[in-house]
Amino acid sequence: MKIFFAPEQLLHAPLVELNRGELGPPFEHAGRATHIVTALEAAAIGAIETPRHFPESILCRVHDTAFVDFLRGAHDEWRALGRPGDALPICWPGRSEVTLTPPESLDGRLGHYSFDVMTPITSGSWAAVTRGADTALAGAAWLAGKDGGGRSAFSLCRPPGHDAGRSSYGGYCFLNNAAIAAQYLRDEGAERVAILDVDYHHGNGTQQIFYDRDDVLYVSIHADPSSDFPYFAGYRDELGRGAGDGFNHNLPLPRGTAWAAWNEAMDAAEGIVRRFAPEALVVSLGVDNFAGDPLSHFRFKTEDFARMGRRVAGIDLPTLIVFEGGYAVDELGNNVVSFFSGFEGA
Ligand code: SP5
Ligand code: ZN
Repeated sequence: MKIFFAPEQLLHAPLVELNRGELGPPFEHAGRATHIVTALEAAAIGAIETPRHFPESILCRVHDTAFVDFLRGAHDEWRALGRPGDALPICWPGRSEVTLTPPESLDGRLGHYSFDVMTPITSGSWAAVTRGADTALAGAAWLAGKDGGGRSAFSLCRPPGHDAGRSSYGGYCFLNNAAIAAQYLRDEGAERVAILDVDYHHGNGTQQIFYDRDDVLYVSIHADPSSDFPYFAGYRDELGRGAGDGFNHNLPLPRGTAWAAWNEAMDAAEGIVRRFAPEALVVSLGVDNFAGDPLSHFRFKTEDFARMGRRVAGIDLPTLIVFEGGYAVDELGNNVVSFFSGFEGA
């Protein structure tokens, strides 16, 4: 397996996370990535390559320019105000507000662009997330045959990306790595690109970015948003809009779901992808379906991720795997290695 990982991604280092009314250690931390790197090396899944730098303008193929500018400068602005720690929002536009332009105030813009309080902007966030995008783009370029190439690659991105929208961040996500990669594949000539999202959570950002489009299909298997984050998107009746009508598919499953029921949803997802006849597949891979995940409520065992990998390989398309969630740190490496052992036919 061709693997890309930029070590600068470790520079995003949140100090605290608000969970159940208490500030505690963050679930999304740099150790997630280092554990996976160590496990991939130990299992000899493939050589790990540092991605090259891609022009920042590529980010704006799927993100709003003002949003990208905001992310770049937010922590410097925070510090310039004499504030310690991580930049966190304090208020959001309510549904009844009418002004949807970004305010001048930093607090106003933090509320304008974010959708939750668990995604702090730290001093190293910008360096980390831009290198995360490079990590995704290097994988896409590999599939596109730009810098050498092959039929599959793993972009070990961290922090994750699938909750980040065109001009919104949250769910630990800032830039949507999978969406950036899918758009790159389109721009390099793929007529149709499918995104299959197997993270425990719905990828509300990816859905939003491609909701009006018929050239990038989004299919997601995830926990029912009526019980789980992101709560406000990911329902079955969200099928796309305008030209994109019919090109967005959500397959929500109840808490407690184990392999067998998930596998049936995968039958449906695979059918949807095949009917679309894409030239490439981008997989948003989370391993938070794991029974021991501290944020999630599915019941995957480590060996179920090998089954998942086998199912993804069975779709038989040029495939870029982009890493998303998974918070059971001690088992993350095993679960990711298990996925690749299945994907590569072991
Ligand atoms: C990429 C990704 O996996 N984003 C998901 C972000 C989930 N945010 C946390 C959801 C709130 C979980 N409730 C806390 C239960 C802790 N025992
Ligand atoms: Zn997740």
